[in-house]
Amino acid sequence: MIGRRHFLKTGMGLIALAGGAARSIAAPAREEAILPFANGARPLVAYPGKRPLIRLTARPPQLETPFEVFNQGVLTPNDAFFVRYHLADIPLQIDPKTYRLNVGGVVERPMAFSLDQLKKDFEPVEIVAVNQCSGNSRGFVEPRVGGGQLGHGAMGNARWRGVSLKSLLDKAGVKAGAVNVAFGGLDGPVLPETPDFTKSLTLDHARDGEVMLAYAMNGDDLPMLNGFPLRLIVPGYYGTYWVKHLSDITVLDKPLDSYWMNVAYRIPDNACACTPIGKAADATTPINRLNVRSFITNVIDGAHVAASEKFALRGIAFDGAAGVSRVDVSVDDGASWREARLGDDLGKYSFREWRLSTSLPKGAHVLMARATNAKGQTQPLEPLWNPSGYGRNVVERVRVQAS
Ligand SMILES: Nc1nc2c(c(=O)[nH]1)N[C@H]1C(S)=C(S)[C@@H](COP(=O)(O)O)O[C@H]1N2
Ligand SMILES: [Mo]
Repeated sequence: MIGRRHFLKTGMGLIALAGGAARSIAAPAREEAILPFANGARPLVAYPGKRPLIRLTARPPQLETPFEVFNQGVLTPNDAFFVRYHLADIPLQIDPKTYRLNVGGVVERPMAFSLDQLKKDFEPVEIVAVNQCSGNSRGFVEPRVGGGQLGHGAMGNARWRGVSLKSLLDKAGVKAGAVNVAFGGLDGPVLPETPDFTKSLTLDHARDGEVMLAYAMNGDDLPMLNGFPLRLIVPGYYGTYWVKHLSDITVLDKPLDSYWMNVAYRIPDNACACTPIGKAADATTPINRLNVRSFITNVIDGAHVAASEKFALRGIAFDGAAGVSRVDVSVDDGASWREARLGDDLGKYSFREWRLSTSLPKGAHVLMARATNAKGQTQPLEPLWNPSGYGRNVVERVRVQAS
């Protein structure tokens, strides 16, 4: 990476934060990352199956991917993929031999599938898709909002392999009158008052042929922390729907009554999904498709670059609806824009790489990338605000010094 500042700091003092071996599944923190906003110091901690990641919380584990990983390839390695849980009673071990996926509710034939049956009795399907948390980049929201103060690392792109949800529902036989499908996983709350993490999709969405249950990620088993042995993949939708350690699929004849659908993860129900700063929304709707986004990945904010030397600016872009059709880049704070060259197309739900060759005269510069999808949707130049800090997709500004 060009001009990457020295973000990693050795700090033995942080070991105390990780707790003793008996109380923690994580290796002690030895380094820290500094995210570029207030209170942005985070320990880098290695959990089972993971390289050191930026830890937001320990219980439950919430880990974000160091940003330089997004400059190293368009697929996010399993050991670098971010981790998000809501409830602290998470499974640390699941026996793939005794694990079962239960399918029930308004169906002709309630069923329980073993992992082997899912792998053998169904034609495998594959898709490359971005999983991004609704609150990714929330730490940059101004004025600040409550919730995990995340940098840009609560996203990742992987090749998922598994079973089409439509074919599974067809096998169970959805009965007339069904309208919704609910999903639950093996993690649970520590206190009985805490609502269990359950999500739902409309029946039409669940049967669109794209929603799937993944047992493999980038050619390997899912890491435990990313939902081993099976998780829901909802291409184009925010990560909150991608239920991990999936154990129960319930077809319903009415909408699901769940805190995680009806109270949390809702956005203003208007065209911008935004409100005036400090104002609650009049009406809300469940968060849904990923907003169009793009990032410059090989030059970071605050970097120094060599003046008047030609180099390739590089980055990634994605959206949740139609696929990225163009990326425009400005190296003069938005005064002029040039179209970047797009890299390989791994499918409309994948990160898409882009490149643009440029050079910068001596002085201070602001670099920006702005993606547009095949529907013509693009990124706002000024940030939109909402009370939960969901769906940030403003054109990010990268300030560099050429000398
Ligand atoms: N079982 C379970 N699945 C879950 C969650 C959870 O708390 N429990 N969190 C969801 C949210 S909000 C996100 S952003 C993604 C994160 O996926 P990851 O941890 O594999 O990166 O998982 C989703 N699936
Ligand atoms: Mo999330």
